[in-house]
Amino acid sequence: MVEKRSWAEPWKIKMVEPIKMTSREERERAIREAGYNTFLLQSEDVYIDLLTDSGTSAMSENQWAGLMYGDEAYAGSRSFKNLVSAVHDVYGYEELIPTHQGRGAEHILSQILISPGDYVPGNMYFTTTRYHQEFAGGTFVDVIVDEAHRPDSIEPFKGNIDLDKLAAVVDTHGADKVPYVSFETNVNMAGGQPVSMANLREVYEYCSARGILVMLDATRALENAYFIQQREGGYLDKSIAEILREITSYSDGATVSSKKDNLVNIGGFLAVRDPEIARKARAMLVVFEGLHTYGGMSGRDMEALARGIREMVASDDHVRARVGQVEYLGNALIKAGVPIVKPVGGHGIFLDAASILPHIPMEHFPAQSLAAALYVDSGVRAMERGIVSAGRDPETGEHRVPKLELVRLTIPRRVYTQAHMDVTAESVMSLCERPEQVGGLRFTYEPEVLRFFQATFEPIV
Ligand code: PM9
Repeated sequence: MVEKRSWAEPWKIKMVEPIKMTSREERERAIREAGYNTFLLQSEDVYIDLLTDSGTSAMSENQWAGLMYGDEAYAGSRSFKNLVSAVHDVYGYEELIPTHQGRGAEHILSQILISPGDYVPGNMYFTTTRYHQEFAGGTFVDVIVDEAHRPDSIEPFKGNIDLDKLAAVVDTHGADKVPYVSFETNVNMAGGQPVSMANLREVYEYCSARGILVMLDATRALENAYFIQQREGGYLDKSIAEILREITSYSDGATVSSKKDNLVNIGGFLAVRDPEIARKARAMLVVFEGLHTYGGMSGRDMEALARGIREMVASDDHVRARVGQVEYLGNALIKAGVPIVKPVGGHGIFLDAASILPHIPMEHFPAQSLAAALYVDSGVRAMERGIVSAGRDPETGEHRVPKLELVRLTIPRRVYTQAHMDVTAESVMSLCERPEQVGGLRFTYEPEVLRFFQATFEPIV
């Protein structure tokens, strides 16, 4: 008989952080004061914080010990050396440019590789990534497979690049106008959907033959490695560490927000193979971040990060439990008939707000409205991932209307228990039973860039 064990966590809790239980009246006041934007809530007013998995992980005792061991030397820090060696051993890249977080790496990469008039194909946009590509004068072109836009499709690799779409961009504009392909692992905006190893290999071969670089957004490559292990033929017997190394072998470099897979609260990096690209990146690093041996991080941050990188692949049990918890919540919602993006992704559950609230038109922001209503119902903080996040087209000034109008329940790593997941599921289910009680919103303040962070709204009555 095959032994079947649950995904239970390979750690126990050593320290706890109290969280406040609030009344409905308190939450109604808090969301009003936050302009119906969950980014603007005070964390002390939040019960279960599923805004993001970014920088919200619980560090291990080994990482906390690493903070004391951090070398704060301005130049040549020992902690930088430890970080270089961890990135090399786990991701396989030789050249490391440390940044304060992922967007710092995206800024540098975009500035050194993109010239005005260039095109950057990618598998669905990410907010900060696309912003930096456009800021450098490039145009992002979405080349993700069509299944990514269908919440109900249970294709196992909905993050894949459609080779025909990629070839169309290259044929139309010429390979010299395509500096690199921006290839995200476990695509965030698609619902945490993975790319297959076969697709990574194919894209790399196509690009290498045409002199186009492949730059991964490897922010959630660990979770992608887990899905490859579970879903792609021939990988069940390979370790997560081996699969991760194979993923990165089909690339020329990567940007990473270390606030996710890497189990730290701040940090990120650009890593590449080509010393000439690294030289150009370091020249920018000293202008925008800091000296090349710390970039945007303190010595203690680099030490905790080096340890987090090694820890995430030390045993497959870590990622199994991490994704297992996400699947636990997702399966509870699927069982209750709640429309979510399927298959369940790696870092969160994405509620299909357009289906849950069909009476709210897109211009009244169904996902923003649902996230606000969820907070009022239970104190669970989620994030809008739809028309507000997509922003406006810089050319036309019109809303960019994405095919997915989602609310993301993002699960921090090693932070919440199964009972917290149960409470979250109960609250979502109860909202789904009375959707007509949720109304739409309109802007009272709309920032020009990355508007979802700081916009404010009011209910349409
Ligand atoms: N992601 C998230 O909550 C935090 C910012 S919310 C817009 O999902 C990818 C795939 C990300 C990401 C951040 C970044 C930027 C790059 N790529 O936040 O700058 O998911 O460290 O990373 C967030 P930083």
